[in-house]
Amino acid sequence: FSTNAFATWQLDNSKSDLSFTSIKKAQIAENHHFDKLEGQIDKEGTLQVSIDLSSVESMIPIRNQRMQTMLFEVAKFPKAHVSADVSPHLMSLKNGTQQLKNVKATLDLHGQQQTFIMDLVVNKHKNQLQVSPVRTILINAASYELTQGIEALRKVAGLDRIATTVPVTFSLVFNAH
Ligand code: OTP
Repeated sequence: FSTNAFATWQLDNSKSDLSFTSIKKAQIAENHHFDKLEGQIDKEGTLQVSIDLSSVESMIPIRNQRMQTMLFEVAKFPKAHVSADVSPHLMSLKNGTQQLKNVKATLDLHGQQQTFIMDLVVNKHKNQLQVSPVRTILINAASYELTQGIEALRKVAGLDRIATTVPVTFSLVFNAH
């Protein structure tokens, strides 16, 4: 296979992680992640990652189920999709560690599309890319029409508060093909 900028890169789910933090009662922070991620970067440098929202894992089964139905509404919106044109960034990647500034991506979540900018750390080996954000990405629930769902979760759990700004982070591994 080719290891140049125009190889295709396949996301390795078993080595990748995407997580977010919820905060309830103003002070209890909990991490949750998604078990099933899929993605690739094609020859043109188009990145596509899909997040299976039914695979949300909070370590509490009833809470997983509530997040699927009441928050993400997986029957209507089974997956979130992230897309980006990373061709300019791929071109400049050398083997080793590097920071990429201002990588623009689009997140399609809960029927809403928003563009956001992130700074990434990329570790490039000959046949593998490992990508993480430099800092957490802050997702505003309102931008994705998720505040109603959070309010419903708050009520059913009898909590006084659940924060609607949600930090997200990830470590993704892509293998060259
Ligand atoms: O009673 P009780 O206390 O027990 O109550 P419970 O705790 O049971 O119940 C209360 C419930 C709680 C507290 C949970 C409430 C839940 C929330 C507040 C969660 C809300 C979630 C939100 C708003 C969003 C979740 C996040 C996502 C779906 C994912 C977002 C994705 C992002 C930000 C993008 C990620 C980027 C990716 C995947 C790709 C980027 C990669 C690149 C660009 C690669 C580039 C490569 C190169 C080489 C350049």
